Amino acid sequence: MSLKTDDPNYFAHQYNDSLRDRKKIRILDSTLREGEQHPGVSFSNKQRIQIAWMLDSFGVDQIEISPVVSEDHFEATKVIMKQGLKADIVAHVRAIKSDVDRALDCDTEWVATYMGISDIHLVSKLRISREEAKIRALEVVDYIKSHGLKSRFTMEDASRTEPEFLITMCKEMNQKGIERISIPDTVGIMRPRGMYNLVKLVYDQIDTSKTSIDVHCHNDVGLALANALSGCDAGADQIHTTIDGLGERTGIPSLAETAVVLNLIYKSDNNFRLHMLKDLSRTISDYTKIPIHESKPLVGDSSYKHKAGTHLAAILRNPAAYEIIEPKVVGNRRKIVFGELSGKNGSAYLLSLLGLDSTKENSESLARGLKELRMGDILELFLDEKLERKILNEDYMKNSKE
Ligand code: AKG
Repeated sequence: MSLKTDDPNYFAHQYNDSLRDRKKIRILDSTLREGEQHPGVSFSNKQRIQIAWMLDSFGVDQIEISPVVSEDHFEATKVIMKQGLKADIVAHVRAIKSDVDRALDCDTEWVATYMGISDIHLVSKLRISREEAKIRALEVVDYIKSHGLKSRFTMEDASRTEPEFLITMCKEMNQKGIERISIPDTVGIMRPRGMYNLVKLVYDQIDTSKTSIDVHCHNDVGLALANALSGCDAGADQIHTTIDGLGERTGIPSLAETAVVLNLIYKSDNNFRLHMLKDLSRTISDYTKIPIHESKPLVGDSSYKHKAGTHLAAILRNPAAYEIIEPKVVGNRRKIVFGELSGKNGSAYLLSLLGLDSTKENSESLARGLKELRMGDILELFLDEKLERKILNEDYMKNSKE
């Protein structure tokens, strides 16, 4: 029996509307800014420069760094600016002139200023009124524009800001001709439909030929990427990510998950070097000493491990039965796990690997033995392509009908 379509994901793509309203969704990576806000994370300048190079060759559109948090960050920003990278380097600073001056000293072309505009931020953090906030924000943007820089204004805590005030601020920024507005869900309180409504509200009120929208979604309850994608469905065209989703508290969408969703599910027109994803993760994990969680999508060690006997039977014939994208595409590797769940298919395969006779009797007897051992997993093996091809030609497949 043969497959009805060449693409096993075909019907899923129909539900996802993957090819409808296709547009490019960009990525700003903030590993060097938001990522360094993750508890325990602080890169050296050499590491910051290397990360910037890696992100650039991966293909992100913008790389964000804050030149104001320390003398080291200031130096790193200056050096990164001189590397001639393709990605825009965005200096992230508070919406105050002295911070913008610091960005100017680094020769940045892009400045992103942020200001908490929800009442709780105005009252508890900035201790200014809405009117004062508006005046301060507009003065800073005028200042940035007077220096000929491109800029983004972040409406920090947008999801908890009174909608009328949010719109007033966005319209003012739009009239100033600011290149981008960021709509963050700073505390991760939105659900996808809420994020859609929030971004749509802004999108419908501004002239989007002048100003584009970024989404910056926090992962406090695990909805960050879903919310960011929903924001893009409503008109945003840039998602903020970090490698492995690092960031304040529980962070923001991970670069790997975002890039693969855009490439595979949204069919967005990016030129990401997806095969670098595992290496990017490994590099960051080496630098931060934070292990990559084994079940982290795409880059974790378990992302391509197959264990249940029924899964193994299918995987050995066609890995697409349980994989939406091949491991090598994201720089990862496929593994087979043997143990009490292997069943006769997994056992037959294990016998073949060991060079033993994988008859029905032998396979059933090994399967029973593994179950009786009650030891859970006993062995993990990489299933590389060469081995796979060799094994698929052997008796095992002939004996196995399941
Ligand atoms: C947040 O609101 O959580 C931020 O980190 C700022 C986001 C931004 O500048 O877009």
